[in-house]
Amino acid sequence: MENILIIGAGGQIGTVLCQALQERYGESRVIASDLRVPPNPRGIFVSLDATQVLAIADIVRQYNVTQIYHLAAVLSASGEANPIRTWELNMQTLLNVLEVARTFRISKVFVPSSIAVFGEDAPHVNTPQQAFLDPATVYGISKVAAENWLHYYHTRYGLDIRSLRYPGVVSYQSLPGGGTTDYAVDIFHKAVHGQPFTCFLKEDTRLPMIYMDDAIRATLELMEADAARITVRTSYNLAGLSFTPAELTAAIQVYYPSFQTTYQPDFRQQIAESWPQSIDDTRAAADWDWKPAFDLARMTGEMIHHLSDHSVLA
Ligand code: AKB
Repeated sequence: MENILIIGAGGQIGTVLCQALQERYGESRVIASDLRVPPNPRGIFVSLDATQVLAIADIVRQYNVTQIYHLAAVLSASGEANPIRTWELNMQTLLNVLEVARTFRISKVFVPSSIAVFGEDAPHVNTPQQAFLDPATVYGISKVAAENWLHYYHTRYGLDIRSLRYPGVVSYQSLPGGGTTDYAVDIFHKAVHGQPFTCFLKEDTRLPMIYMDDAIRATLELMEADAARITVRTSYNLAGLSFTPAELTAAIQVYYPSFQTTYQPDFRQQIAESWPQSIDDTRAAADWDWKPAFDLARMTGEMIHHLSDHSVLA
């Protein structure tokens, strides 16, 4: 029987992943944790500061944890406000999780990486699995280092650690915070409330994104794949779809014809320009049969279905 600890369960991906794992394994088998416990949590939710290694160890011992999903991190845009603090937080929490996993012989660990590992010198279109990694943000630097630590703990200690380079995740269930791809969620909240949207990226900035359903399915499929099929022990490239703010605006206008986006690029434009426009994920397809299901039209329809009062869908 698995007992699964999620660190960062209150975040954009953690919130949805927690529900998916509860549905699969049962509420009593999933221990959600974050710095703050939400007002009415479903299932077990504990307060955890992942910078404290003994606090993680206590929870692992108390709940007989067998798997850990470590999702807590400071993201690309907010990380730039305090680079040293971002590095310290992202690395300290990662090393704490890896050391606890090694000590307690945790059977499987998931640590996400990001398209932010890529920088200027990687091909920007169909960015391959193996590309030069020279990230422009401290978040990206911490994820490159994290990928190397995952590889090290796997080869040196035999830990079964798995990882995905998430693109920007688009979700209706939870809000992102501090990322460069966050606009792709914020825009829907404006559209369904009949408000115009001001985008912090230029209209033609193409970025790799993924709908939350696909992101969760990819995570579970990777974690459930036979270990013998996992040939990438740093982190797998993962593709969903790619679009620009102008293309997303046009897709939303199918439902809200008068919806308008204006463009006021800020420092996040430079981050976005350092990232891929699209991702080659053939390795994920070959190793554990990854195939995304959501294109722009389907994702937009789902987002509006879930966020709106449904009158535009009639
Ligand atoms: C961000 O924008 O920082 C994240 C990411 C792509 O990792 N959404």
